[in-house]
Amino acid sequence: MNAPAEFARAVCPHDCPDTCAMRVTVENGKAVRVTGDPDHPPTQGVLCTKVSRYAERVHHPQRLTTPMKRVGRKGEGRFEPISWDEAFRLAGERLSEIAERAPEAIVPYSYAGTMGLVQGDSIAQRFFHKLGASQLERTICAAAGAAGLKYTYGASLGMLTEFYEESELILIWGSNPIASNLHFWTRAQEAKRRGARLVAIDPYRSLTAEKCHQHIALKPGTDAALALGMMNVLIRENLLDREYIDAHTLGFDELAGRAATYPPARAAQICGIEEQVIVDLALLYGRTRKAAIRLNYGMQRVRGGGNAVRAVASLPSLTGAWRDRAGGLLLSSSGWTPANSHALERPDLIPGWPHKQPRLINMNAIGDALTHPGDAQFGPKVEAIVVYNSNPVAVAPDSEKVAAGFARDDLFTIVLEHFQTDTADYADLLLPATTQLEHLDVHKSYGHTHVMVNLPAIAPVGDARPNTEIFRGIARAMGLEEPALYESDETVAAGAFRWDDATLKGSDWESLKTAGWIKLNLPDAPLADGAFRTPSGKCEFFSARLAQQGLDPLPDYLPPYESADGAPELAARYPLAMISPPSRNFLNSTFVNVESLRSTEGEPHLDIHPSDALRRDVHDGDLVRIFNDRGSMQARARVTERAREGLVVGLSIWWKKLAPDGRNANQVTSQALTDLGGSATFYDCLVEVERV
Ligand SMILES: Nc1nc2c(c(=O)[nH]1)N[C@H]1C(S)=C(S)[C@@H](COP(=O)(O)OP(=O)(O)OC[C@H]3O[C@@H](n4cnc5c(=O)[nH]c(N)nc54)[C@H](O)[C@@H]3O)O[C@H]1N2
Ligand SMILES: Nc1nc2c(c(=O)[nH]1)N[C@H]1C(S)=C(S)[C@@H](COP(=O)(O)OP(=O)(O)OC[C@H]3O[C@@H](n4cnc5c(=O)[nH]c(N)nc54)[C@H](O)[C@@H]3O)O[C@H]1N2
Ligand code: SF4
Ligand SMILES: [Mo]
Repeated sequence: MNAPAEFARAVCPHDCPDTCAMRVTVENGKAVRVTGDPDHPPTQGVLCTKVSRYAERVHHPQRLTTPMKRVGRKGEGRFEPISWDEAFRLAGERLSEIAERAPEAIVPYSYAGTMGLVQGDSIAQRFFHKLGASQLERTICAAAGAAGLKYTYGASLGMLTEFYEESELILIWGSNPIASNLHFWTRAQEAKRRGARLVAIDPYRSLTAEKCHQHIALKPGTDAALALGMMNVLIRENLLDREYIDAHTLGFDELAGRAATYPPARAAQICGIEEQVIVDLALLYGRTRKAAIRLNYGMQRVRGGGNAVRAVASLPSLTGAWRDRAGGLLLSSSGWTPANSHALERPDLIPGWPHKQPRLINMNAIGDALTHPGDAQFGPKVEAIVVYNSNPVAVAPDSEKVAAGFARDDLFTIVLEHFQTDTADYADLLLPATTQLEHLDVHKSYGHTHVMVNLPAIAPVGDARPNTEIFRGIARAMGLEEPALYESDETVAAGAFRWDDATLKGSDWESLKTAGWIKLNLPDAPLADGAFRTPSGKCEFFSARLAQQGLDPLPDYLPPYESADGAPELAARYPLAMISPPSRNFLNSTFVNVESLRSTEGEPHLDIHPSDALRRDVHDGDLVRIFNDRGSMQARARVTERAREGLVVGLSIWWKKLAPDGRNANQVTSQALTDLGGSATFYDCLVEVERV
């Protein structure tokens, strides 16, 4: 007989702007179903397809349930079970030995497998800070955009997502919300029903682009030129809000000077689109009162990503679109949340802090870092890497180098995981971590403005432990005495937010636990009266901070590293631009091993324009090889006009070992970094394609 069903409250942990509230049905100690919480306004009772399968993932027969140590060769993926005591002893011995000699030879590697502040950014960071280990620059996704916003608005601020449904025009820019921001798409559809016009700006006819009224298929990496061309028209036609500009912005004259160098004809030539398209878009944008932009990260994964965000982010301040709650721009709302990162991460535990900072390793260059012999400039050779909340062998660029680094026999690798991923295959110690349904956490969101709590719904599966508990265990085995390393998850969670901030007035940890979520107190149109967080308090078209660093103080178009403009010789050898944005049924590389979702995606595909296919004698359904100097992968060709001419699209991110040729798109992507923020340049990548 089944025990009576009960609901537990949880939060979707994934790297997605929607941060949904979930209800978990538990029967006999097992999670049998997760559904969207109908009471949580941003979630509206709906989860995406992949997270609807979360219970399948949690109780998957291949969940890691016991600590293991490697018995085979690196990468072979052969392990034998050991006890937690043994695992902590082995980890502690090796890390202590390295830490005494060269703490910076230890490198943490993590990203947003969970967005939870407790299982993501707390005990683990404290642990590495205490050791004086290298610090990881967590830049694989959004750093160019974050820097663009910081230099323009002062922080990751934007309009509130709920008011897009009142907008009259929505530019969906570098964003594919049907796949990656579903609850925004619901708002956009509501706006459409009320008469709004939706325009997609995307080199690829994505699931979203095909459902908009208009799709502007520009060349990848040319968004800054489009925005500057629009400004040129807005200024020429005087579609400006002079009062807003005078009161709340800095550097209008200088920006106008820059925009003057981008007449629409020039911008159109750079973007590979018609001049009239830019003129019409600018006129429509400038003449619509409730004009909103949903900017997203797809447009900043190129050399000029930071400048492109600065250029686009300047538009609503020129037209004063911020004055209406249904106008403005949203890239990330995370800056509204008063998270207490100092309390969570405790940088003051770093030996010699604040005068001494351990070496920084940019996670996008992990391939170079792991294969570096060490020298005076780089510092010590990397001897140990501890991976949690991430799957770098699948997701990091220039994967041949990354895999070569992880394959080093003299590298000590610890991986905390739910599953035996591509990265886990290289572990010396593979440690089973709990999922969101098994541990406590708190969340902020980068797509809405609620803070949320996730309470454990079920006991840990097998012998899995929360990340926090695993790091405490290693710290204990190393004899570390710092009390901050042993704080309970609940104490960490309670300190995660600055409760005295005006946006959280009247709430505290206990009330969050009871309510499940708290909506931040913010005005409906939070930037209507300026209140930017830059040094000047204004929207900084002109950034003195950039000038001080010897950088261009104004936004500009920077040609992609890998493009006919940026590297003509390379473009002659590798004429096709490749992008590899997320597929709908995976979340980065998460869920690729959930059979029901993988079978929906089928196999790795490459979308290629008919004229590019014809030139290569490639037919729909052919197996093709995609290659450049960094590596190659195979995929099944889909000959389609979804990809503009000169562009190929391979939706990602496949587990290598679940792809027919054991490879994925990161075989060809590069470690080069963006102009601002040191972000990854996954969509700045030239390749050639041939039939296998
Ligand atoms: N289903 C699903 N949802 C996800 C994810 C997932 O893997 N799967 N990943 C999550 C994560 S980590 C993130 S960061 C977000 C990513 O989601 P988004 O922020 O939306 O970014 P991308 O999906 O990378 O790209 C969005 C669109 O930008 C387009 N694009 C590529 N290059 C350019 C360009 O140069 N200019 C312009 N204008 N457009 C360009 C792509 O073709 C794509 O359709 O989604 C999150 N949500
Ligand atoms: N070619 C290409 N590459 C890309 C991108 C692209 O568009 N194209 N997108 C990039 C972007 S935007 C991002 S954000 C990165 C994402 O890269 P990652 O952050 O590495 O994301 P995932 O691939 O989802 O891997 C997260 C892993 O964390 C594990 N995990 C989840 N929760 C926990 C937990 O509580 N504890 C532990 N120990 N583990 C946990 C999951 O099982 C999963 O294997 O990939 C980047 N790589
Ligand atoms: S991945 Fe995004 S849309 Fe899907 S359940 Fe999680 S937060 Fe919601
Ligand atoms: Mo991301």
